[in-house]
Amino acid sequence: MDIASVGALEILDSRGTPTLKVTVCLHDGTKASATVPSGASTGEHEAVELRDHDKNRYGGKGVLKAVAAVNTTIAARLAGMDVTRQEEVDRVLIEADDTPNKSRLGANAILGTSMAVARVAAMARRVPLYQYLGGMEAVRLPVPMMNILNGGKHADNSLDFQEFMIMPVGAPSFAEALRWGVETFHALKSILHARGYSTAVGDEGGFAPNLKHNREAPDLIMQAITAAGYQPGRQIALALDPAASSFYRENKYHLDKSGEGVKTSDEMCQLYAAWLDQYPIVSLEDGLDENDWDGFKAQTAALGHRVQIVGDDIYVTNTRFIARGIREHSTNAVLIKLNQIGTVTETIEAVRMCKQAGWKWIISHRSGETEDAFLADFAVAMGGGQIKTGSACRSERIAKYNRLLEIEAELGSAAEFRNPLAV
Ligand code: 2PG
Ligand code: MG
Repeated sequence: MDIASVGALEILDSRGTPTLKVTVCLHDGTKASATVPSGASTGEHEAVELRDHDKNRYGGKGVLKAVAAVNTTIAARLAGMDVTRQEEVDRVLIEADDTPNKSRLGANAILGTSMAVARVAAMARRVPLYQYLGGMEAVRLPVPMMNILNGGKHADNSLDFQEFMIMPVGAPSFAEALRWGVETFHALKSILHARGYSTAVGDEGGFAPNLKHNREAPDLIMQAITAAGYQPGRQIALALDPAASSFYRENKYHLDKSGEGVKTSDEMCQLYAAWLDQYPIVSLEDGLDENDWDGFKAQTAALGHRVQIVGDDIYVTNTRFIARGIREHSTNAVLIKLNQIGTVTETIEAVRMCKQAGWKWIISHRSGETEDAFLADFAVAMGGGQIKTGSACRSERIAKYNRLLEIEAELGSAAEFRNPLAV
């Protein structure tokens, strides 16, 4: 199971921005590829996505340098290594880069390789990827957090908050959860259309209408859930990712897109508390800025018993920051993104840290994605019961849902599905 070659190609992601496809071949001819996602509302401390900055190509966003890093340095280092030794391969990649944030070879070059190595190893072992990474106990399907209304940096509209999600927590299986979510998405489309709102979609496939104010988003979603025939809360709950770093400056939260004014950290907390009183919100991600550690701590003390408080930009899937969060009780859950940290092994370590702390974790896509469904297998492998992978349209989102349907069918009666937030 030795690596014969590693090669990369510059391809495009769902926003038409270049990314990498890395292919790993073994000596026996087995080969597999993986592609790399890319964020828009990125955390300050994320591992570095290496771009060419050559203004003559793709506005500077080409990734030929990262491709070259795979084809030269990485290929040379990995040649002859046993592909099933993921941790060792990832360590060699980290050492070859030798920077704290993977800025020399690029986290995109490193992650594409790390994912392709895992995938080809699973193929060589003749087991599905979720089982290769998660073992025989990897039988739990995640509840989808479906981002059906987009705002913030993901859409050119009047909403300050980036993601308004639905979670079909009361469904009996993944397939049913997906159906409930999709039916709600279609009901929302009809409601928006009837009110004269645009039904064009944002980066993650959620609708991106110019609503009159932020609250209109959950109001319309509640109506859509009911119109689709489901009970808000008991069957389908709400989740939010305001991605507050994107509207934070000079120690204040600026709700500029909606024109709802400027707020302090405390006032944001009060706003969320009022929303929790009015809507069946079960998860709140990045309600505050990534450097507002005191704010997060206060928010978790005030609301953590009522709702899952998720840290995304504040932790960037980095165990150094997650450890601080656990020490300081900053949140009670972590958003997990492979490309924020840059290798499969380090991502698994982040999940392990959450498990040990008794925290929850959510496996997440990026707003720039490809048709690669690695994330679906990864979510089942990591357990935890939650995945964030977009709305009910756009093939780069649907690819993950379709793969989860396949995994559930393959597991048959061994498949598990339950509400991860039930007490
Ligand atoms: C987020 C993500 C994914 P982006 O903030 O959670 O939904 O967005 O990939 O743009 O960082
Ligand atoms: Mg987020």
